[in-house]
Parts: sequence; C-alpha cells; structure tokens
Amino acid sequence: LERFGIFNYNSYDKMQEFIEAKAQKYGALVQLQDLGKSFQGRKMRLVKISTKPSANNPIIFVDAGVHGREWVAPAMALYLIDRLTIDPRAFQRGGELDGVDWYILPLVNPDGYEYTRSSRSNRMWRKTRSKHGSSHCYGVDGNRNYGFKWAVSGVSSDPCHKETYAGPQPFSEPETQMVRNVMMDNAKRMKLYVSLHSYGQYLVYPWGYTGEYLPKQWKKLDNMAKSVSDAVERAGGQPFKVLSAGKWYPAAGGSDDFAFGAAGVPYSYTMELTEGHEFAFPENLLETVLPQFYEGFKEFGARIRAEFG
Ligand code: ING
Ligand code: ZN
Repeated sequence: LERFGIFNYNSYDKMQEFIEAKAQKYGALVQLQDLGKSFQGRKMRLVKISTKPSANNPIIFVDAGVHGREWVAPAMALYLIDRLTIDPRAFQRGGELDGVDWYILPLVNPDGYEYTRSSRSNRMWRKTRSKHGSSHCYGVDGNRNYGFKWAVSGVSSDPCHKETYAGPQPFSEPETQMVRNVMMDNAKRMKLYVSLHSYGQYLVYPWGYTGEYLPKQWKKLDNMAKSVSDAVERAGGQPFKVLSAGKWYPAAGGSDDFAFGAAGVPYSYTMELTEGHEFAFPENLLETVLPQFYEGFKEFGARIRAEFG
C-alpha cells in the first residue's frame, strides 16, 4: 500500500489526508477552507496557518502544482505546511508565524497531477483536464488562463496545443477561479503571492505578459527575490536567477500578473524550483532541497513582517 512521506511524491488522496490530519492536530493554528471542486470533482482546500486569525496580519499566499508534471512544487508546499506547524521556532518572536498568516494551496491542478501519475506516457502532462466546446482535446494551461492581459502574448488559441492553450475565455477553469477568489477575497491583507513551479531555478516577478520592467516597483521586487535566493544559497542550495518573468519569456494570463495587476498584491512571484532537473526531479533528493528552499520562505516571511507587520 502506498504510504505518505513528507519527502515523497504523494498522491492527491494522501495529500488530503495529510492536511486533514494537520487541521485535526493543530486545530487552533490550522484552518481548512473549502474552495470548491476541480473539473473532475476533486475537492480543493486552502490551508490557512495563523496564530491569531483575527489580528489582520499580512497574508502570504503560496500555491503550487498548477502544472501537472511539476511534481516538486506541491511537494514543497506540503513541506512548508509541515515545517510551519511543527517547528517551535516558527512560533517565537521573529519566527515565521509571528504577525504573518500563511495561506497555502498545495495542489491547484489535482486532475492534471493525478493524470501524470497514472502512466509513464502521461507523465509530461501540463494542463488541466477540462473539455471545452466541440474540441476533442483536453485541458487548458492554468498559467495562461487568468483575466489580466489575457492572451496578449505567449499563448496558443488551439485547444489541442499541449502546452499553452489559454482557454476559451479568461477563468474558464474552476481551478483558476478558485485561486482568483482567494486573491480577491483577501486582497487587502495579501502582501505576497508565490506560485511554485518547476523548471530551472528562477524567481521571477511581473510583468509576465511583456518584457518591459515595472518602472517603479521592479527594484523592490528584485531586492526581495535576491535576498530569498541568498538565504537558499546560505543553506547549501543553488541560487535563483532573478528577473522579470516577461524578460525570461513573455507569456500572458499568468497568476502572478493577476495577483499584482488585478488584486493589487505588492509582491508577486513565480518560483521555479530545482535547477537541472526540470520536470523530473528525483524523489530521493527532496530530503536535501526542500529544507534549503524552506530557508527562502523564512526570508520571505521576515521581509513581509518587516514591511507590513
Ligand atoms: N513556467 C512558467 C510558465 O507558466 C511563467 C513561467 C511564469 C510564464 C509567469 C509567465 C508568467 O510557463 C513553468 N514552468 O510553467
Ligand atoms: Zn509550471
């Protein structure tokens, strides 16, 4: 029988059991919010970690796994949930939970993720598993489906395109609607959004839809990203390449652009994990890299507390 392991690639079901157990064990600290269901009917639940839910703390929102094949991303999100709840240091003054609330959605695209687990030939699936119109093809690229500058660059309008089909309209996917709702419902308090992916090791910020840099804000975004990268490096990890997403390659309809441009989240990033392994990061190395990346999240927390706490 398959067993859950914090340093394993777990099934959707095992991830659900893990977050349920966390909510049971740490009732005062961990709240689960039902967001709705994926296209195929899988429950999506937001994990809210807060020592003082009524305190109007700044919110850090982390999501992962919008692309099915990028397995290291949800593994990192679960590890983050684990450390934030078990680490006594997190609760202390200046710790990760001091004056900062963490909202974590560990698997944005559970249908695509389970599809990549179903057989070797499906391992490289990226999109959701929805069907639209009369097309016989499946799925939309969840990171091209957000309603900010939708489809203006870096997308395909062909439902059969395996990578970057933007969908028949913005937010055609229930999964991206749910992420949007988390952003909009918490827009006032949300100060940082991080979307976890895997391809190379990049920490990129808006805009994604264009190669133009934000005239005023890019420097602050760049500085925070570099200090996060430094923290990961100090822990023995690889540094991140830090630049604007659209300078790397322009693509519209990403969640980070929506968070920044539509929800007004001042710090918004796409974090691409694990240099050199792309989509197939070896499971036996998770034990090494996840704690290194966690040091980066601590730095994110410290920075947000310093500016907004
Ligand atoms: N990378 C991102 C993608 O969706 C990205 C890069 C981020 C593009 C933000 C546009 C905006 O293509 C992966 N690995 O999916
Ligand atoms: Zn991705």
